Amino acid sequence: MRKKKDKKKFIRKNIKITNLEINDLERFEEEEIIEEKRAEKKKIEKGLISQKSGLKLKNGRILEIKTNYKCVVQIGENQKICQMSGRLKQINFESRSLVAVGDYVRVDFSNVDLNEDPRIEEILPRKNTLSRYFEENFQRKIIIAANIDQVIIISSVNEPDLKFGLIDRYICAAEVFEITPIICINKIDLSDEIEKVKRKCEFYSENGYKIIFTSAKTGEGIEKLKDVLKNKETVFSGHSGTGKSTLINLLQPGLNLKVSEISDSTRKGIHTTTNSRLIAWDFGGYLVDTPGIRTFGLHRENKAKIPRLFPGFSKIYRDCKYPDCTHTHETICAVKEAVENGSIPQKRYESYLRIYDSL
Ligand SMILES: Nc1nc2c(ncn2[C@@H]2O[C@H](COP(=O)(O)OP(=O)(O)OP(=O)(O)O)[C@@H](O)[C@H]2O)c(=O)[nH]1
Ligand SMILES: [Mg+2]
Ligand SMILES: [Zn+2]
Repeated sequence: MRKKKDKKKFIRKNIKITNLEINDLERFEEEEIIEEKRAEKKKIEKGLISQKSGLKLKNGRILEIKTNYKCVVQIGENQKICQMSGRLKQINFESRSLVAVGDYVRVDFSNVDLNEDPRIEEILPRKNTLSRYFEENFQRKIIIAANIDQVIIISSVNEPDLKFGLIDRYICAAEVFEITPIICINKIDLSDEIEKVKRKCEFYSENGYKIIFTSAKTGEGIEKLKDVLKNKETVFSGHSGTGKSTLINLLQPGLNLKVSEISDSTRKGIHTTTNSRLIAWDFGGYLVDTPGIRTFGLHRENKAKIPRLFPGFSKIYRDCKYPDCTHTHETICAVKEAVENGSIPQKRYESYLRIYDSL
């Protein structure tokens, strides 16, 4: 089987080479190298790396990424600073960092006698990742975390203001990556109109999303929050200043994650958490505290999925006249009908259009 493949490759190469002008040769080699690097990266991501001999490999999990080439890794009972192996560094050319918080890795200790940091040699296959993308032309990928069960979207009623548009974006992304989204509305102590806010949120609970109201100040809702976190691996994400680190500190006293007051002038957070970190809960499970983000960029290749997985649409898109209905220009459309009869709020439909058009 393998022989046959090798032969094929050889023939193809030969054909290419006979058709090449001498001037093209350099470019051809360059493309080949990039192709090889891609293939190597795929192999490593699939955990199929061929073992070098003489390695002392131990299993570990990435807790924090310090720089592109240095990470904190949990290995047994210990936390160790590790470096990326030369080979991983070499292929680290596509996303900002090849490894992500939550990755399971194999670490080589054979060089520690030379006073060097242990080396991450292998990334084990991932169950999933939660990633966002830069909203520029070449949509660079940022992996928020790997191997997780759920993402909890932390928003605040006030300071900073509640933004349902961001919640919609998170839900779409979570659905794309097949990760359970949970909504947490924090700082309910800051609102006199909490009943009104709750009514606005009913749309999400009616469509099957879990939603929890909390106040880190009064302690309201904290036990409910704990219940959904127990024995699960959860990413805490949301705008800066919504209270992610404060809630985590409250759930696990002693962690002492850094928190700060929001800015007096903008009433927004000041990006206190700067690095994502994986931490074990005393009550079972793990969490990833993440830096606040401004927006959650989705990848353009998911555009066609959004009409089916936007909150509230998944139940009704099948009733649209056209199977690939985008709920925009089509004249007969179940989603637009639902907006007209009020079962989908106009604001949610506008939020859908903004996300759809942005892709
Ligand atoms: N009133 C009130 N203030 C809160 C609550 N939760 C957090 N805060 C305050 O909000 C501010 C920001 O909290 P942080 O925990 O630093 O927010 P964060 O989401 O971790 O922010 P980044 O790390 O920048 O993403 C702090 O001053 C907290 O004391 C709450 O439930 N009620
Ligand atoms: Mg924080
Ligand atoms: Zn439609």
